[in-house]
Amino acid sequence: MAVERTLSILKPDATRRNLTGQINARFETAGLRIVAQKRLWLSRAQAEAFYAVHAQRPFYNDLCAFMSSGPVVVQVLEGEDAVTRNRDIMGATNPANATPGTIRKDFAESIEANSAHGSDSAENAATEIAFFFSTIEIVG
Ligand code: IDP
Ligand code: MG
Repeated sequence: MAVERTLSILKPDATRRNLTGQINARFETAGLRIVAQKRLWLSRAQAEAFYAVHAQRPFYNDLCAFMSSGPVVVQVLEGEDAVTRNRDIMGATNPANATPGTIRKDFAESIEANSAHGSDSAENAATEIAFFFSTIEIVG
């Protein structure tokens, strides 16, 4: 396994309930390092651009409204097998299907307001990291 980077977003439902520290502790306990992080309030247009891959999905409009409804914390996580490891720490998209002890099982409010985003492949991680961060903002 190689050291990888992945893009993580703590979603508006997590910032609203003041859960960012608890969620970050999950990443660090599991061996992922937060090598870049900032708090943003995405515009509707920025949310639409980030989730453009989902533009044809029925939940796209609601998702973009939700993601621009409050602050988010965007971050780069680094570690062995970081993409898959982060997906495992987050759990299934729908909290009803997520394993106990995962972020989404323990914190998500719904399938939409599911507390965290994580890149789903190394290739998408590179694109998503570049969407939010310049190289000098990432300090490993
Ligand atoms: P993922 O975040 O687990 O990778 P995706 O299928 O990429 O899941 O969907 C992106 C986001 O869109 C999800 O995290 C969730 O916030 C939202 N979403 C996915 N499926 C649904 C749905 O069926 N209804 C409402 N929102 C959804
Ligand atoms: Mg996804």
